[in-house]
Amino acid sequence: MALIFLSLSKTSTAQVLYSEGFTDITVLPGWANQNLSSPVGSTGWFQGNSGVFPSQAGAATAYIGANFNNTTGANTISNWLFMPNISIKNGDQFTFYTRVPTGGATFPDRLQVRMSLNGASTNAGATATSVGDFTNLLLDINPTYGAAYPETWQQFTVIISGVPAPTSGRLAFRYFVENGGPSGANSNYIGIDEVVYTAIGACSGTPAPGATNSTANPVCPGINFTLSLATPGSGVTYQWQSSPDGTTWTNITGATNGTLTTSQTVATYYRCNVTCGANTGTSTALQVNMAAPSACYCTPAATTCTLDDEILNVRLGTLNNPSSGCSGAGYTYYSAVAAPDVFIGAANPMAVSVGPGGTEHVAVWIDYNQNGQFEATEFTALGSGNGSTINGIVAVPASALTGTTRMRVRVRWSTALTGTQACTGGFFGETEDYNVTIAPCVPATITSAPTSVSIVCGANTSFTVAAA
Ligand SMILES: [Ca+2]
Ligand SMILES: [Ca+2]
Ligand SMILES: [Ca+2]
Repeated sequence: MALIFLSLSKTSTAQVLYSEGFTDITVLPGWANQNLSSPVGSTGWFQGNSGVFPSQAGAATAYIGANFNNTTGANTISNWLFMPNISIKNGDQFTFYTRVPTGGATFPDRLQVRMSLNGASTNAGATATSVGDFTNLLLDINPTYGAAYPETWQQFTVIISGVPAPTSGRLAFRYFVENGGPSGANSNYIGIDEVVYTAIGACSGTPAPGATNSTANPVCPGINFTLSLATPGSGVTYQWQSSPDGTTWTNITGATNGTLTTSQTVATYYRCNVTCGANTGTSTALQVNMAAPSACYCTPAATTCTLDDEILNVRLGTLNNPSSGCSGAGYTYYSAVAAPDVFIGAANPMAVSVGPGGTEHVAVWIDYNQNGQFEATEFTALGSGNGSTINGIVAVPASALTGTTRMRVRVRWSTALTGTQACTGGFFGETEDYNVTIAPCVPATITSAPTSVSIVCGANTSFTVAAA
């Protein structure tokens, strides 16, 4: 293989060990593949289909692909693509592009990058769940089968760590999708293009990493974002730090790569110490702020609501909203409907009318802590019915914050929703969001005594009650 030398910066040298654009996937010197899906389907790795989408670079078909037919029925896909045997070491850079078709979240895909340090081995075990020598997971794209797999070509970068001395091994792509296949809920079609492995030489001088960048700012609580450096350098080591105030800094345990994927629940400053030998340079601190809760509520994955598995009316305090019919994806936020008061520490009666689609289970979440997330602790199972009105109680905990926040009402056919299912989809049902105002429960006091304390037959009495 021809070795190409290039210079990444004044302080280091770099050497491309392999670079592949997939002009013809039948000619991949040093590469190997094995489909361990169970059972094996009608396809393996194939030349890119420009009718699905064109390549990232080169001729329109110049990429490598895999799809749901890697297995049959509804089974686990585990299709391996092993890259050439090379010498691997800390700081080396591995980059590639990947994508799925537009609308890919309907049948989510997943891709792993794994590493073996066992020479030329292509041993990935013998089953769909085995990994053999490829125990080191370097990257996992869309492991929760959400919408995290990019629908346009996106470059991913892996910086090798944990390999202090040069070691013979391989990297591998693993198209790994549980519940995949033509009848599975997951797996569609992925493409991979422009794969480059660059060995990085030694650094010198004092690193100057420059700005700290974030993929999102402000961010939502608990949602991952990735920090990176304007000038990450090469042949250097990294230690990320965080701070509540930009003054007092603490090392983040394990955050020793050139990028850091993390999440937070309060605004936090970040910076990175970049070290070359005895010299350390520090990136410019970045404060990552919290987004308003209203910008953070998840849009549920699509549900089917056209077969009477729908919400027809929602009643809670002064809220009484007729809502028959539903939008295409089964989700509507009634933002213009006036928010009713619901009271802390009180049993708030609620009534939800459902369509006659069968047994319909009604679930309610209220964002009591106003963090933009519907959590299991904020969940009420209201009950179930069929073409009827379901009455239940929403007990607002004493810990709820006062003020206006979001309520989510969901109906699901046949199966009850659980507290962690405020954002799930793929079932028959509907979701409606409303604003509600959490109000303190103010005890009433009797301000005048009954006018007649000794009531006789046929006589009325009266008294007055006022909130304090
Ligand atoms: Ca290409
Ligand atoms: Ca509705
Ligand atoms: Ca919450």
